[in-house]
Amino acid sequence: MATYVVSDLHGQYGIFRQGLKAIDLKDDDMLYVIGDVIDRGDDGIKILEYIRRHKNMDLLLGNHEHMMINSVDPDGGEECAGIDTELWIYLNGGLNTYTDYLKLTKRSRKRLYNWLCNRYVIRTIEVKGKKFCLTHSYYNEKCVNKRCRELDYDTVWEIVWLSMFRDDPSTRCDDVYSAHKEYSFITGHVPVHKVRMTHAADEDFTKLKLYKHSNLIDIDGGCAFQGRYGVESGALFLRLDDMKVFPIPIITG
Ligand SMILES: [Mn+2]
Repeated sequence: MATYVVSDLHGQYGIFRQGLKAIDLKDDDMLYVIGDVIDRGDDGIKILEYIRRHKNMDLLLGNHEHMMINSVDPDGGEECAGIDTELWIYLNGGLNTYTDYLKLTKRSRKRLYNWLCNRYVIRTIEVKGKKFCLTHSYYNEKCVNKRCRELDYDTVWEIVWLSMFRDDPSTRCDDVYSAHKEYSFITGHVPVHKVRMTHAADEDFTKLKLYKHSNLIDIDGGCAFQGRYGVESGALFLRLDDMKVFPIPIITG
């Protein structure tokens, strides 16, 4: 069996399915999707439901799923009045997702909500004797192998929002990875193009490729860009067994 990771699909269902085809995911393989499946693009709910239905896939929480959980009604009702509603719907592209979410039955919405609350925030796994720590962004020992519902709002918020690569001072943090050299960290959250442009200015930032620095690997291929801004964006599927990358670019025009 092989272990794969991908992150930040942001509603790009076609790219997700192309990636599954490219890696030829088998029943006894495992694919970890490291957050931000929803928003920006159109088909976030479709991807969530696809992952939920497959035993060889799991989702770790991203800040977008965290905003959704803290916006919608826990009982599956249509109201959207949680503490993150404004942030999600108006500032982070959640409207597409919410519109599709409303097309589900009340029962399906409640099931999806409960499933999201049950996802891991950070997971540590071992592949071929090598230790990996999968997290949407930040690290905190007390969140390791904990599910969202086991942790309070602020604790999860830090994991899914804070990054040493963010410009915004409210979500900017120091390097948390170098103090934990026992792991190779796999993160998403900030597109590799942006990290490369601002933190490694000598590289060609327009290309769709991993960003590696010491024991950190960023796999956010920038699906959030939806093929815009003149950079090669898309998804970066990575096989942890041999670190083979499967780039799936969004082709526009
Ligand atoms: Mn994110």
